[in-house]
Formats: sequence, C-alpha cells, structure tokens
Amino acid sequence: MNNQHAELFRRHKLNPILSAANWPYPVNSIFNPGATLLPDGTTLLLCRVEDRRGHSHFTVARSDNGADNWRIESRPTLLANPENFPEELWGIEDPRVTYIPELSKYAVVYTAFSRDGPGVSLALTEDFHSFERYGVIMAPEDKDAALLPRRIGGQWALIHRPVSAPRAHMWISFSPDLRHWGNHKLMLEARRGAWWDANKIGLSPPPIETPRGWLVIYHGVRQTAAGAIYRLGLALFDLQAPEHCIKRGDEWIFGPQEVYEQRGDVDNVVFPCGYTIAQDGDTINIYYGAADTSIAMATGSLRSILDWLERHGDESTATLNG
Ligand code: BMA
Repeated sequence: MNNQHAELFRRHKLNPILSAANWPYPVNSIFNPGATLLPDGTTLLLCRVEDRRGHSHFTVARSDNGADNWRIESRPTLLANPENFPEELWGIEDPRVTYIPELSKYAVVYTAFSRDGPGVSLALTEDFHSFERYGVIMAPEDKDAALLPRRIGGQWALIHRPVSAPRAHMWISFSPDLRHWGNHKLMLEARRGAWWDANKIGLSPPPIETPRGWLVIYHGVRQTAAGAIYRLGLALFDLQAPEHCIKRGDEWIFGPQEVYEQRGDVDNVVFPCGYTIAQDGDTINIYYGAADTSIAMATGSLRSILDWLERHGDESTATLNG
C-alpha cells in the first residue's frame, strides 16, 4: 500500500469501551472523560454524562486494567450547582484532571456552561467524593483548560482557550494562588486557510511532562460544507517556559475513522480529555469522546510520539500562520 502513515495511537478492540447502554441510570450520552491512574493502579475516568435535558454532569468509572470491567458509580459524582455557582446554569462539561503533588490533591478543571457561554471552572478533590469548588477562573467565552501539575517559576499555570471570534487559540496564564490569574501568554495559534487546524484549536488532555518538554495533544477543528471535523495534533513546549513552542506537527495524527467516531450526536469528533501512563513510563492510553456519544480508548508509545514530532515537527509554525 502506498498511502501509509504512522499509526501513533492504536484503538482498543473493545471500543467504544463505555456508552449510555452501560450506565446504571438513564442518560443520553457519555463522552469526553478526564482520567487519572490512582496510586493502587486503578484507572479512574471522570466521565461527562449528558442527561436527556441536554445538561451534563460528571460520574466516576473505575477499572483495574483501564479497558474493561468498569465499575460505574450508581449516582452522579459531581452535579452542576447553579444556586451557588450561577455560571453552572446549563451544566458542567469536559473535565481535565491533573494530580498536584504539592497539594496532594487532584485539580479538576472543567467547562461551566453559563448564560453567557462556556467559562473555565476549577475544583480540587482528594477522593473524587468531596470537591472544593473555586468557581470560575476564566470568564466566558473560554474552555479547553487544564492545570499543569507543578508551579513554573513559583506560579501555577493554566492552559486555556479563550475565543476571539472568528478564531480561537491556546493561551497560558499564571497565578500565585489558583484564584487570581494573569501574565497571559499566547501559546499556540490556530492556522488559517485550508489547514486541518485552521481557525479553532484547543488543548485536549492535560499536557504530559517528558524529558524533552511538555507534550501537548491538541484538537483542531476543520469546518467543511458537511460540518466540522475534530482531529488531533501534537506540539512540544519548553519545560521552564511552557508558552514557548519547541515543535509543532504539521499533520494531524488521529481523526474520526471508525463508525463510532464518525456517527453519533455530533458526527466526526474524537475528543480526549484524559490520559494515563503505565508503569513502564512509556505506554500512554488516551480516553476520548467519540462523536459526543461514547467513550473510546487508544494506546501509544511516548517515545514513538516524541520521535515522530522530532522528525515531522516544525519550529516555525508555533505561532505563525503557515
Ligand atoms: C467542543 C466541545 C466538546 C465537544 C465538541 C464536539 O467545542 O464543546 O465538548 O465534544 O465541541 O461537539
């Protein structure tokens, strides 16, 4: 075959691994989960669950091998709380989970669907039972956000995606206390024209710390006459100055291909919000929403991903329009 390209992520044979049919209570769809590996090796997914009003909440699912035999909590884990947090009026969406060793807590950064559009909210938790809500940390319209696991130069760092219509780029902002955010910097720009990542990009799972830099898997949205196509690309950022892009891949590396990714409530969407890395320090599982309908998983090797970026990455397209 001569139309071959590197397969950096291999889909799991049981895909989709979770869907509404598995849920212990009535729902419309399950997608875009945050993920983390607990100290005992259990994979925890914080799943976005959309009810039959169209509003979303989060529910925890656990598995010993990260692929099957999921134990799903019988009731929602975190519901919108619009009485105390009015910005959560129309639900909470797309959680990204980062373990913060300094706090011995998990940070859950999520989209709060307010009357004025999506904003970025933060909650901390030790056990995924009780959550300490910080409320909105980036005002609408902003989403696709995650916290870095440690301070950079003494400051916490948040990657996020404000919208400056018609285009939307990735930014990084800094805070001394997780409440007051500033020092905003443009991190990665959407390209223009025919590119797969023209006009609108956003962080997918939280950034992955590697010896070569922060590895970022981001989504690009291509608008076509038949609707949008959500695909994934790669970029690498400086460990000490994460606003500085070292490499950016030109080609997308993962896109809707299987029926469960191409057909659903929203066709042609692959949308990971979480990953886990195995004991070997190399095997990475990404957990993604497929067509805004179910959860699927794909596995790759960090070494191969970084090698691909080394060979295919470009230094000049980080913030310039190719
Ligand atoms: C994005 C987000 C995701 C969703 C995707 C495709 O803008 O809102 O929650 O999966 O669109 O609908």
